[in-house]
Amino acid sequence: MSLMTRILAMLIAVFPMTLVMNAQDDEFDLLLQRSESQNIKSISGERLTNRGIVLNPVPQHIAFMDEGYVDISKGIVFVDVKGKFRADLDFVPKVEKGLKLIVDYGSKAAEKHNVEKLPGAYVLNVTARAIMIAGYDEQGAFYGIQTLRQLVESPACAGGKLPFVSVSDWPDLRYRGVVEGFYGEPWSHQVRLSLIDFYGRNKMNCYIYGPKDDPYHSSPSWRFPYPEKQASEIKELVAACKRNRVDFIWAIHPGKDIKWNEEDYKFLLNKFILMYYLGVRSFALFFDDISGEGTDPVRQVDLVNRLNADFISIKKDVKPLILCPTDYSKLWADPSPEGSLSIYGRTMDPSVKILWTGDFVCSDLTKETMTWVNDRIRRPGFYWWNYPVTDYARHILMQGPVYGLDGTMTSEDLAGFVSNPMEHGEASKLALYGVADYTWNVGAYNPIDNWERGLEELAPEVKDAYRTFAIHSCDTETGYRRVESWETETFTVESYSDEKYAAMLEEFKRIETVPDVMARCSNKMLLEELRPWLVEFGKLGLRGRKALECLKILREGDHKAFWNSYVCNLMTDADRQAYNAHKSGTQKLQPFYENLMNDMAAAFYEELSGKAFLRPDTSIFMKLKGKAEYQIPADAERCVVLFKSAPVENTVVRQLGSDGSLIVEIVPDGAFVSMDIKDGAVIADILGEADIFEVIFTN
Ligand code: LOG
Repeated sequence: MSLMTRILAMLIAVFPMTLVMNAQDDEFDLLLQRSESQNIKSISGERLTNRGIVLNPVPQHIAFMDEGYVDISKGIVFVDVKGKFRADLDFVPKVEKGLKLIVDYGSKAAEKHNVEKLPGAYVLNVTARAIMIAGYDEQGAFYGIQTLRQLVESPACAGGKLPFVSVSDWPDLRYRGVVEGFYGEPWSHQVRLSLIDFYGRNKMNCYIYGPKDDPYHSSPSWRFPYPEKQASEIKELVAACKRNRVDFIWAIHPGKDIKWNEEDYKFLLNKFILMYYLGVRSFALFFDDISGEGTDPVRQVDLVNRLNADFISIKKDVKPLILCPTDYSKLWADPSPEGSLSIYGRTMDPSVKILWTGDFVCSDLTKETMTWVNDRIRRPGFYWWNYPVTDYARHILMQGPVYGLDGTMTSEDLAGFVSNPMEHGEASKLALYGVADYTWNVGAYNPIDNWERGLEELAPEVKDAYRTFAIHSCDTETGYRRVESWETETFTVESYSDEKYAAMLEEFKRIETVPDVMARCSNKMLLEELRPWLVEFGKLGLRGRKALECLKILREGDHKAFWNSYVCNLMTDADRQAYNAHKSGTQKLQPFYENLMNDMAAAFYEELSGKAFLRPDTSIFMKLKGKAEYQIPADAERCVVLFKSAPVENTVVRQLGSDGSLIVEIVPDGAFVSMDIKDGAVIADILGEADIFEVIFTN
């Protein structure tokens, strides 16, 4: 059964036929692929003080010696034993005489300083005599320098006062990083460069380049060389990765139209060689989201093994291949020994790393899912975490904490871990700050503390405003569900209390100020990405505050004032359209607004009419053009006309006698008209053009 047929079979069980039939044969409907479980798990962790020392990822061991400190404000004497780190020490002045910083790596240095025997491990000692960084390897020493940089930049070390400290540190997972693997606008060159620096500083070491909408990565142009400009940009990315000790892994996605013949094999090999000339030394093959010929696991294995023999093993400086299977999620992976994962397990060169997204496309990382896949592929899988990607929910920004990742994972379970971010690269850094922390020090990972530190790291000048935005911008509504607004306690008209009211009012007021405050953020690229969401967020703050003000007026009993302010606070179609394109607060804030507005309309209606308001969502609403006429009930004493918008122009409300004679005529001065029924009046009518919400007769 082809992948598409399998997915269709699965979907038909879940979705109405019409939806499924709309899916193009060669196009994947990402929304239809989402069948994640919809339960929202809570976040663990708590905010820590960290003694004013902000290190990310959190080191495995850190010990502060005693009360003393060294002063490096005047600079240090840099002893770069292997001569590799000149360019990496841009955060402290270098001088000829004074305190020494010695940076070394390799077996001798590592042994002498008790460095853990793992790639990326290092020891950093700050003493009165010297600062020593010893790495297991070059990467390790580079990471020691990153830790020193973060120490120097920590609030507790302001003025260049470094505490005596001893750090012994190593990564729990061998490969940690990012896969640019989403659908949508690929990242700009500038954003990629900024992200690569971010990976280095946060000790991530791999960047898989595989944007679905880069035609030279996928069909139709995977066979052909990049145009000159893109080629030179890729060279720059490779160089930036080198500076940051990050593997640049170039991925190809040929499966949509690959023919299993010599010609296409040559095209593929040739493309790898072209990429090699651009400096690429690590490659991946993606067979995700395809149907037809390309999904054949036996052919895939033949291709990979042949590439290994013809290219990878010949070029001594190329790293082992990484493969994304067609069965990348348990959701549709064939579990049987004939399934593609088991075929990979039995026949694919053991050096090849195999990506896996877990039980769903977007899923929590569990021991169970890794055991399940590892048993079949016969090697530790490489986790592809579909977070914070939003290509299936482009109206959302995911700014919440990184959580849902098992705290006992080791490199026996996982060959590595990459996160697939949003097409908004700067706005993805908050999540990547967490990914870097988790993958380095799995057991100590504290989601809330990481998130709090991340907000401050990314927008130090406006951290409170960014936090207010982020805490209400986490959930996807229908995809990978995340806790949102967890500090907010909403209420209904029934569960009202003065305290709850005051807290919500304060929150909405704070939200209203966020767009203006955020404008002071010095990270302009971040601000650019957030801008449309910030605009909508500000409007949500305003309408939330206004809804609360309406509630106050309603409770005070001023009908006219209430209804006039109520209608001004309804969302127009244009408001809704704008909000739907850039949503925040979907889990608590907007529902609070909607519910409160509906509840108030219902309460108000009941108060006026003495009758239950049956359909708050579909309130009687009429577009008047010309004339609307109502029979006045015999026992009616009053008539209230509620318009749905204000001001109401060129409209009159009248009472007429049985012979059609005019008894009363009122020109509305707002959205609320209340009139006593006069003797002899049998008809009430409204002339003009207006939206009428309700006409209520009472006695
Ligand atoms: C794609 C990926 C996309 C992601 C989230 C994998 C392996 N492939 O369902 O390109 O960004 O889901 O929508 C995917 O995850 N397919």
